[in-house]
Amino acid sequence: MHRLITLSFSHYNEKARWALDRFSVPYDEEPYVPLFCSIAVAVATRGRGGTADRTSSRYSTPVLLMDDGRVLTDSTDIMRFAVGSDDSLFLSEEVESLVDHYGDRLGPYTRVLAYWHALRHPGMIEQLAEDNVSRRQAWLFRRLMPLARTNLKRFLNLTEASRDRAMVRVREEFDAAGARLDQNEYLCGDHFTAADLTFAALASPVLCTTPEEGYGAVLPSRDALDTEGRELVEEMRAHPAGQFALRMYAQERRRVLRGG
Ligand SMILES: N[C@@H](CCC(=O)N[C@@H](CS)C(=O)NCC(=O)O)C(=O)O
Repeated sequence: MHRLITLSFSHYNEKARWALDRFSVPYDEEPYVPLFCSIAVAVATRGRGGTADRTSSRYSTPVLLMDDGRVLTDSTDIMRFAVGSDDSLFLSEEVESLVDHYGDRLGPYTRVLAYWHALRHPGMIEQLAEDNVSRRQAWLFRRLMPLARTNLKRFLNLTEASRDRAMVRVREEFDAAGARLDQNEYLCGDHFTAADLTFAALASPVLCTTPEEGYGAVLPSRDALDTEGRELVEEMRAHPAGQFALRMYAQERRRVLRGG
């Protein structure tokens, strides 16, 4: 069985899970919280990790450890593997470049906004750990959080200026996706593609997409957010591109429920 090492609530990880679930690729998910996920990747890849890029380190998740020994360390590579010879998700160069574009231009900024809000609320990130990983790991994370908080803020460069910049970028991406959707039912025409999957997954942190709506992990509950956080989520959910992302979840995200 393939093993998928995840930062459980992360949107890039959700993109990989969605693709694997959609194409019925069996895998065991090993869900982690921040910091622990990088250690898990370092251990699983014997220190090698993957390739760092503009948005992540060598030890970023998701990582798929395949049962034949191969290791995939990028969500788009995992999506391509899941798709296999079925090319229905990658129909054109336009789809491929949109997948890359959202990976570079949407995912990093929805992540900044999500952490900005999660770390402002006392106890919220610890609650996320409790909702998504084993009790033991959540317990340890809670103990380490007072130290980890500052590192996480520095690693993600969480400042008011970066929050404002992220807000501008996310609105730009939502508006641009909305303009595409004026012409078509999906981002690249009249079929569901990898661009739609990527947009919907990477938009999730600002939509607080729930497991009931199809998200493959637990994000903060909207009720737990303060006014600024709630206004952000309401704005993004009401936006045509936000509505579209939620519709993609309703129509296209087949969850695989695993026992145990
Ligand atoms: N390009 C990567 C980005 C993945 C990424 O940024 N993962 C984050 C979670 S949102 C992570 O694991 N960060 C920890 C790290 O980079 O050390 C992909 O699409 O797989």
